[in-house]
Amino acid sequence: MFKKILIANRGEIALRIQRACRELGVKSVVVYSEADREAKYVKLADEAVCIGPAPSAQSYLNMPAIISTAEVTDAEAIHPGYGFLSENADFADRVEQSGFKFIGPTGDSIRIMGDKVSAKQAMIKAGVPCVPGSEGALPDDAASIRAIARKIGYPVIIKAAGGGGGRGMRVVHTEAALINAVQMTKAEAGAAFGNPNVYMEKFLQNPRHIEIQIIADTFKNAVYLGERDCSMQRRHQKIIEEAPAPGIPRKLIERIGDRCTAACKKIGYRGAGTFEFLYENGEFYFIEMNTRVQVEHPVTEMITGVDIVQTQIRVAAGEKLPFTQRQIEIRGHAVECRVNAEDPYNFMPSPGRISLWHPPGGPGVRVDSHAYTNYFVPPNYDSMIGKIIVHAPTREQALLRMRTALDETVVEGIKTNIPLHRELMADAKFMQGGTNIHYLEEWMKVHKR
Ligand code: MV4
Repeated sequence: MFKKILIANRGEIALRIQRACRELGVKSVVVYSEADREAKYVKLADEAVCIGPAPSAQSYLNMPAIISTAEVTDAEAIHPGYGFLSENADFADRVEQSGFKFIGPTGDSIRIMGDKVSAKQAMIKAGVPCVPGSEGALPDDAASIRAIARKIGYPVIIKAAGGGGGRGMRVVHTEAALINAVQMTKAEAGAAFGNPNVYMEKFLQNPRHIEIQIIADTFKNAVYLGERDCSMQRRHQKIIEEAPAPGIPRKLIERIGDRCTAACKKIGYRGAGTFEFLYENGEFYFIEMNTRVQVEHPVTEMITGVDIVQTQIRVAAGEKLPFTQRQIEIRGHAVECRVNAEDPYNFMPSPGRISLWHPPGGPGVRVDSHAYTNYFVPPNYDSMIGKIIVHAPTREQALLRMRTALDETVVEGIKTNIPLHRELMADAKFMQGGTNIHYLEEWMKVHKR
């Protein structure tokens, strides 16, 4: 095991990684920006080094500053968390070329998954079902593009190879609109991602967003840790996640989980990863793979009992996975509400000083947050200030537990989206389970404030 790890992130996930380190007997170094100077988790770490001013480009995205901090503090590995440099293949390569372990997959794996065209090709080859679409990037000539769309059938969606997470996409309903849409998406993709390649898929109208968590070691062992339903989102920002996904037959999950682990073995994947699927009419369609730990990993930890962050660190240190697929059992139901410093109805960020922070507690309640009374939420980063996660024997009990937890929570001095969560936990359709990716945006239209 490592003696010391550098945490190249901030906020709740920096604290989460620190906790994993402490239980593994590993010392932790956090890097922080001037905006995070007073944060408590910075003081809690064994060592902390200021690497630059508030803007991420000069701090949390500053590769030379992060790597030289690892050098001067004698860290052996770097955990990138989520966001920032976590899915930057060049960073992963530079970390390893500098003699440190990158706690994540190889730069080459990240690169394959970062290009959505090569990711999809790798998945098709590995037997993971994908959305019907173009074989690879679209050609240049209009006639061929039209032929591909006719074969798929309208509506289609044009996606940038360099996009992902909802960036660089356009839905096309008619042939008349096709070529212009392809050209626009290509131009935007070239400017935004430095890669003008685009591809085409059948546009699924009412899917759910279901993802499979996997973890793999460097000995060709890979295990899936069940699924998560992340359909409750707005503008590609998830706000509620749960596991298991309500109403999906266990047999279907097992089948798709096995495909995911087989794919991991085939591509030599190491570390934690998430296969994102659209789920419609009883079928799974792969869309993207995330090569990092995700915000919503705690719901999976709750229903499996596996500490995903500790396991990431173990496999990065060269240990074998400490469990097999047969040892993974799904127990009960878990729900996560992301607590954001924002207006609950217009979603405007609400940074500032938290004058009172009173988190919930009790059986089956977990709070992953770096916030505290008098903590100043800086305006420079993501507005998420923490996550409330509940675990209970059934979904119904988990929702009740979440309602109790939300009612107990007190956050004063800034606005948060807790009132929105309280309404959604009591919403009849959500309580039934299985709402799709459009539900929240439709709900907002009906429940105008
Ligand atoms: C789609 C789709 C419908 N059909 N692909 C958006 C984020 C990116 N990961 C892929 N996305 C979508 N791809 C096809 N062929 C609808 C979406 C989509 C979506 C997906 C997951 C979660 C939320 C979403 C919100 C809008 C659109």
